[in-house]
Order: sequence, then structure tokens, then C-alpha cells
Amino acid sequence: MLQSFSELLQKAAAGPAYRVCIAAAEDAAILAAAKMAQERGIIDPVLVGDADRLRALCAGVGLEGCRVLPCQTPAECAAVAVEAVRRGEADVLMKGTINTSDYLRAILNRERGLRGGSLLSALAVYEVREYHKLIFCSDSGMNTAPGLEQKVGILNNALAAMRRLGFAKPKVAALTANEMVDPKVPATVDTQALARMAAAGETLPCVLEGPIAFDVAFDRAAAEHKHIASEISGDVDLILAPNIETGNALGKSWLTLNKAQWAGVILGTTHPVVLGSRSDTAQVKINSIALACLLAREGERGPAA
Ligand code: COD
Repeated sequence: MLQSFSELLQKAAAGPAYRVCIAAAEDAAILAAAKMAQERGIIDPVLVGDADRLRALCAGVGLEGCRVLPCQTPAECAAVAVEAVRRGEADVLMKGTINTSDYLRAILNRERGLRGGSLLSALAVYEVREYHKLIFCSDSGMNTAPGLEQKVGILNNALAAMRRLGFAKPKVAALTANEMVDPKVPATVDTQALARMAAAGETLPCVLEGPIAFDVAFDRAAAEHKHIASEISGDVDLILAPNIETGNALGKSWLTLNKAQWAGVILGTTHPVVLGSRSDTAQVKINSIALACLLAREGERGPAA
């Protein structure tokens, strides 16, 4: 079971170098991350963007020997990078200095995208100092207001990815504002349905509780105080967010106020896809690259038993 980002980087470095195609790569932090990942033997970067600017920026960070695919606009960069992955000229797609929605639209393109035939979803992983293990969270980056069917897809995508990382039966908090099922609060009805489906074995294996509020999910004393019997309280692996705002704000609060680290990927695609934020540090970008590469490698080994 993956415990930390340092372990993630070690594991990714122990495997083959993947050709990572970066859409709109003209950014010093991205190229610094690409160089770090190249030096560790994790990736062989392919850069998409303005060739002159890329050459100057690569010289600035000491990144050498990369293939460059010249492009001008961010939308063009996304399309060219996706096409390079589709043609087998790269193994992994990575977001550069491009708006997330534009990047996702290139991936979702029916004829020329990387759709895998089912729901695509974003998975984020956080290393928060005050918590004893990694926290996975989905979906805080792609599906904005998922209904029950989409939530099942988001859950199964996350569980399949976590399985590849050694989590056989993750503890899942299907997050809401409290523990009461109330028809006027649709998220509580959805989480109750999800808990029933998980208990009946209708999802990939997990221990899912919901509706459950954040304090009960992460603080056993809060659960005891509220007289809530919980198998997951204080030991959650995965947060299933009711909507994009909740997951996104939760993650960003850890990053800004707790100096947490994170990694982000898109799941359900035909090829591994890195999803990060333009404001991420080089260290965070390399975490995301390593996560996508490790998931790719474990996926090539076939589904976990
Ligand atoms: N999985 C599979 N197919 C999908 C998905 C999905 N998650 N989302 C949309 N589709 C398909 C639809 O079925 C349809 O065929 C086509 O794609 C277009 O669907 P729309 O019209 O709903 O999609 P768009 O293009 O308007 O928006 C899709 C985005 C993913 C771009 C949009 O939902 C979005 O911007 N999401 C939030 C991104 C974001 O801001 N993240 C936070 C910052 S990290």
C-alpha cells in the first residue's frame, strides 16, 4: 500500500522511463519538474508549444535532449499532444500552461480524444502533515455536479486506481455536511445509496460510509462524541466528494494552509493523463507525473487480483 510521495517517486523511478507529452510546456516550473523526472529516469519528455520559447526556457533550467512539437495556441497544443499520445509517440499526457477545461475538452473529443468508453474522472492524492497516511479524493477536478450514476463511476475509477497502488479494500468517506439522510439534501440520499451498493458488493471492494461529515470521517473522538459507530473514522483512505467545489476547496485548503503536497491524474482514459494546476510547484508536478507513470505501469501488469 502506497504510504507517501517519497515512496511514490522511488517506485516510479524503479520502472521504465515513460514518454510524457506536455501540452503547452512553456513554463519554468513545468520544465524544472520535467528535468527532475528525467534525471530520476521516470520520464522522457516530449514538449509541445512555441519552439523558440521552449528552447530558451529549457536552456534556463538545463533540460536537454527533448523532442519538441511546435505549436502556438493552447487549444492547438492540447490537440497536438493528445494526437501524439494516440499515435503512440508518447505514453502519458500532461497538462502545461493551459486552462483545465480546454485540456479536458481535447481529451473528451469524440473522434480525436482519449475517451476510454466509460466515465472520466479526476483523482487527487494529498500528503497532509497532520494525517498518518495519504488521502485520496475524487472528484475535485472534472465532474462538476455528479448524479448517483456518475458517483458510482467516480468511485469505481478511484478504487480501481487505488487497487493498482496496493489498496485492496479502501476506507471511503462519502462526504456530506452531517450523518442524517434528508430527501431535501440530495447528497445525503446519494451517499446512503452508495453505502448500500458498496455493502452489497455492487461496487469494487471498499468499506464505504455515508452520509458522513468531515469531522466524523477524520476524528474518531468526534464520532464517539456523536455516538456514531464507524469502521472508518480516523482512518479514511478516500473521500468521495459530493461535488467539485467541496473536493476542490478541501484539497486547496490543505495545500494553502497546511503546506500539503498533492498529485493529480485523470482516470478512465485510454492512456495515462496527468492533471495538475498551473500554480503547482515543480515538486508537486513531479508527484503527479510519478503517479500517472506508476498507475500506467501497474495497469500494464493487468488488473490486481
Ligand atoms: N466522462 C465521459 N464523458 C464526458 C464527461 C466525463 N466526465 N464529461 C463530459 N463528457 C462528454 C459528454 O457526455 C458529452 O458527450 C461531451 O463530453 C461534452 O459534454 P459537456 O457538454 O457536458 O461538456 P463540456 O465540454 O461543456 O465540459 C466538460 C468539462 C470536463 C470540460 C467540464 O465539465 C469542466 O470544465 N469541468 C471542470 C474543470 C475544472 O474547472 N476543474 C477545476 C480546476 S482543476
